[in-house]
Amino acid sequence: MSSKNVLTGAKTFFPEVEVVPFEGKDSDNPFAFKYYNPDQLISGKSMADHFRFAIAYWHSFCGNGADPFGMPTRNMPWLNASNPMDRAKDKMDAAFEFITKIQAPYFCFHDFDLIEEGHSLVESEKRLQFIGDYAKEKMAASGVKVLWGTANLFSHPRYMNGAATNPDFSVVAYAAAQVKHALDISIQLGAENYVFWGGREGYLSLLNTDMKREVAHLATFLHAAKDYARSQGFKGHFFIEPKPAEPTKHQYDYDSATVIGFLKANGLENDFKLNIEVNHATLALHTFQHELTVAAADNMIGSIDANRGDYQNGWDTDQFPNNLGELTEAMLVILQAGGFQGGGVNFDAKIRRNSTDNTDLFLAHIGGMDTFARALIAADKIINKSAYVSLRNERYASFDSGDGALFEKGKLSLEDLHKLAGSSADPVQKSGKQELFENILNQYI
Ligand code: XUL
Ligand code: CO
Repeated sequence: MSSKNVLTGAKTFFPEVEVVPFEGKDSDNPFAFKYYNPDQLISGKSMADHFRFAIAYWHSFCGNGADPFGMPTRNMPWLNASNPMDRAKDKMDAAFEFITKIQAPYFCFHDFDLIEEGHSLVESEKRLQFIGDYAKEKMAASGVKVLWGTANLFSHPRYMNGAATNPDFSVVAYAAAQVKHALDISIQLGAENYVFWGGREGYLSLLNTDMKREVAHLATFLHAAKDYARSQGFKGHFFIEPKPAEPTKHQYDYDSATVIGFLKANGLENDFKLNIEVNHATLALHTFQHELTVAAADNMIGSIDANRGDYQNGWDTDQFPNNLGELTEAMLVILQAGGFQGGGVNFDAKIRRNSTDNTDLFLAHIGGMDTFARALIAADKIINKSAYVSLRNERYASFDSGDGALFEKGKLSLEDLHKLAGSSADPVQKSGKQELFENILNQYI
């Protein structure tokens, strides 16, 4: 049940927890940050600015703990009202109470996380306008902002064969109308970015699929969405969020490399960057740091969806991040790439089905934010205090001058290289020093 704050009389959904303070690593208060200190400067930039933490509306305020084998487990008093408008307002009150108490500057949403979808496009648009107006008030009062908005083009049965890649044009047009509304509300709320995650943009069977045509439709659809948003004054980034599969057998936005190739092939690379999710990387049999590194090479690390998978289970478990070693490797890539291109760290993660106290939502985010903070501190030291960067650069030193530099500039032909090799001594064996690199990482975490 919701209750009232005894001092202010305002309705509260999380009465047990106040604003989460930073208390430092010796604190034993479970509802305090041990490492995330928003104002602490790391290489001249506050932790708050490094991360731009965002709360995922769907997992935190919509997900009810149900799984394919069982009913909801979660106590969600913000969903008790009898009509969708009141439910949406209560849910938003709960969301803003949580977001401000956890000290996250941003949130991310799908259109129908904010309010339930109506029975027609017109009704849905009216509902979105209604909750959009309420969101504006809540944002102005709290200072909380939107990191990115998106449209849910995967839950409704109409999208069972895809949205932008559906073989039926009428569904493609419906999806476009939904994206228009989602863009409108995102722009209205000052969203800094807009995401496309193509959950059903893929196939279940190749036998009934014209892949070439579907992928071409996806590109055309994205161009139309981008052109509309720009015409409405949207200046932010568009992000594609790669994922290899689930719910489709194969998703067209498979991984970073596939998406970057697709963007470049279709003239979308100047408006789009990537939103890279940890558990999607591991489902593609890559590491998160691999996906980040591929994106960094093209200046495409737009934003990240923070979570983790499970080493034994091959599905998207969306658990909260807690692996310091892996996250430090990821932060090394992000810091060396100069941080995020427009985005931040969105917790696309959910508490476990049997984590049924509403305070568990705080514990989960505190753990995630603290792990990121520790990873940032460690990665910053590795870059600035250890031999890490120079050791890696040394491996490539032979390209810094002389013939190696000429090769990098494309100035040496195959015949030139043949001649050089013939007139030099055989290459001397050089260690890759992997264990030394691993030891340096370990020393700083
Ligand atoms: C699904 C997923 C989505 C996107 C937004 O795996 O990650 O929640 O982040 O649609
Ligand atoms: Co995600």
